[in-house]
Formats: sequence, structure tokens, C-alpha cells
Amino acid sequence: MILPRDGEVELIERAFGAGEAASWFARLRDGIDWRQEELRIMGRMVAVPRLTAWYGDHGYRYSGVDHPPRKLTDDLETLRRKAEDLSGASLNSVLANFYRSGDDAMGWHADNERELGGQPVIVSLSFGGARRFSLKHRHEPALRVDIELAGGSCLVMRGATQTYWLHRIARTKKAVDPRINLTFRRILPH
Ligand SMILES: O=C(O)CCC(=O)C(=O)O
Ligand SMILES: [Mn+2]
Repeated sequence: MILPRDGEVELIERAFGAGEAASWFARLRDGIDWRQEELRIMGRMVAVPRLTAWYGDHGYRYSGVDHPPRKLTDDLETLRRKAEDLSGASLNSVLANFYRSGDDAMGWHADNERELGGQPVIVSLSFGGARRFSLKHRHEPALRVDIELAGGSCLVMRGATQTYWLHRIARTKKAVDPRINLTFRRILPH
């Protein structure tokens, strides 16, 4: 078990072979409509430190940004089915993140938007360079788990994970290759 308590995280290290993962990286880099989003932080607009894209049957609001519904591309549809096979969960949406370098990152958060329901299954596929994914317990910050997410891996978060744990991708000064991460989710109709 990756988490000592209060949730379930599973890592499938080789969900994709090396060649397959490299070819998905190139297809997603070129085929996704990447956007540079901005957030309002203390009255100022600040560029999010990564490129993002949202695809799903329903709209989604996270980090104060509204994402209208948008049909999955054929490639995302293929990967959605693979994510369903890997997890056994039913998934209808995906948030894509492109970390161009070690300066790109995602801060501490939980995937706990109301549209995901109480105990969401989040299935996260990684392509390209490896990055460190960290989890910390909300009520006991000394409880920390670090996982290296390499290209071709699949991480599944279930149960109470989003209630009790935060996760992030930290910046790094190490030389890292660009990375694409797809987090598949099930958005309930709203
Ligand atoms: O890039 C990752 O591995 C994490 C992405 C993530 O946490 C998210 O999209 O909510
Ligand atoms: Mn997340």
C-alpha cells in the first residue's frame, strides 16, 4: 500500500511500454489544444506554471477557471478506455497538463470539486520525463509520500484519498524532460 491510511493509491509502473509511451507523448504534445491559463492572485493575473486543456462531456470549474464541455479527441478517447481498463472505474473527462521544464509545477491541492462526488477515482497517466509526485496528509503534514511518476506509468487514487490527502508536482532544479500528464475523472451531471 502506498498510503498508510485514509485513502488508496495504486501505482502501475509500466502501464505502457517505453516505445508506446514515447509515441503517446509526441501525439498528445501535437494533438491537444494546449492553453496558457491565468489565475487572479491577490488582484493580479498570474500565468499558471504549465499548459493545460480540459476535455469532457460536462463543464468543470477548478482553481477559479471555468472549462466548458468539449468532446475528447480520438486519442484521448483511446486513452480514456485504457484508463478505464486499468482502474475498473467509469471515466468521462480528462484534465491534461504539460510540464515544459522543471520550472513548471502544480501546487498542493486535492481533486475534490463537488462535481466529482464524494469518493472520486482519479486515473493519472504520465508520458515523457519523470517527475516527483508528493502526497501529504491534511491533518498530519508529517505524513508524506513521494512517488516518482515515470513516462508510461498509471497512478490511481481512490476512496477517501481526496478527503484526507493533498498532492502536488513540485518544481525541480534537476534537468527533466518535458512531461504530459492526463488525469481522467468522472464528472457527475450538474
Ligand atoms: O501531473 C500530475 O501528475 C498531477 C496532476 C494533477 O494533480 C491534476 O491534474 O489534478
Ligand atoms: Mn490533482
